[in-house]
Amino acid sequence: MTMAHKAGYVNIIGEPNVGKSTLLNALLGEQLVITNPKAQTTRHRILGIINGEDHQLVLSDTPGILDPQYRMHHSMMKAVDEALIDADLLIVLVELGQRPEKAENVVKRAQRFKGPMLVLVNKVDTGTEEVVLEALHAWQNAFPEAKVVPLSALHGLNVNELRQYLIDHLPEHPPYFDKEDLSDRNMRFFVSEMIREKVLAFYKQEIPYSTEVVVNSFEEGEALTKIQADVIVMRESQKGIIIGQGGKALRKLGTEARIAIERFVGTKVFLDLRVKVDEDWREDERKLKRYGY
Ligand SMILES: Nc1nc2c(ncn2[C@@H]2O[C@H](COP(=O)(O)OP(=O)(O)OP(=O)(O)O)[C@@H](O)[C@H]2O)c(=O)[nH]1
Ligand SMILES: [Mg+2]
Repeated sequence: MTMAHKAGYVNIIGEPNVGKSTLLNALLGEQLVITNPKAQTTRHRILGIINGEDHQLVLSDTPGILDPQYRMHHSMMKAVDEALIDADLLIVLVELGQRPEKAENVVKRAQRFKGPMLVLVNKVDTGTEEVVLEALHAWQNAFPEAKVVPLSALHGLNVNELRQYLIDHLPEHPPYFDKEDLSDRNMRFFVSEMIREKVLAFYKQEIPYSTEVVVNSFEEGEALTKIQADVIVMRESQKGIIIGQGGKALRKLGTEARIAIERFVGTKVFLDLRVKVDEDWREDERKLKRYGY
């Protein structure tokens, strides 16, 4: 007797900074995608895959939903809309304090989705029980058909229960990916993201939003991984800020990124970081395409 295999897509959408990437990592049980207190951390749709003998749960992280201000934003919103097309189940992630009537961007998109939906109210660790109950009520009213559940992705509240629920509700289907795969993205992508995470952490104002990171070479050895990557900014003045006085800022960026990458790849890393200007890359269709948008 053979057991039927279950597989499906569970896609997470929501406004910027509500904890989508934190939730993906919590469900996977590892730090796959980058998270940050600044909004607009995630720029792509990124899959995280949970494999079991008889199931494959394909989770999608997506960029936060916003009103596009430049071309890169349009590509980010395309990534969100694609996640609405292939979802077997849609997770609408909101945070405590958010109200349906003030979250038009996400509510409108979610209302277009016809399949089963979970509305998860995240960050319930930040409020009283009364505030949480009020929020659950408001979201249940906005989405009468959806299952509405409180959550703390950061502190693990309801995360194991959610993972089990998602696996239990997968449709019968053969696996979509190799059962060894953990993501649709390769090592180079995650390395570039780890460098970008440090840019988000160490630089202020426009800099993180003007920066792209490209890994040009990635040579994995037994004991040492050699990486050359470019930190790309939009203007000469931004290049100066990234480098800092006497190169101090860039050295810190390089060191901190290297340490994070070493943890990820499991070998010592030699990281050669160069800063380049690519004039207004964020606004240029051709350049965006080259950078994977
Ligand atoms: N207190 C609390 N903070 C959380 C929780 N989940 C996420 N956060 C924090 O919220 C911030 C944003 O988290 P992310 O996971 O980067 O949010 P995101 O929705 O992926 O953001 P974008 O990619 O920018 O759209 C980070 O500082 C997280 O640590 C939670 O359950 N409780
Ligand atoms: Mg994110």
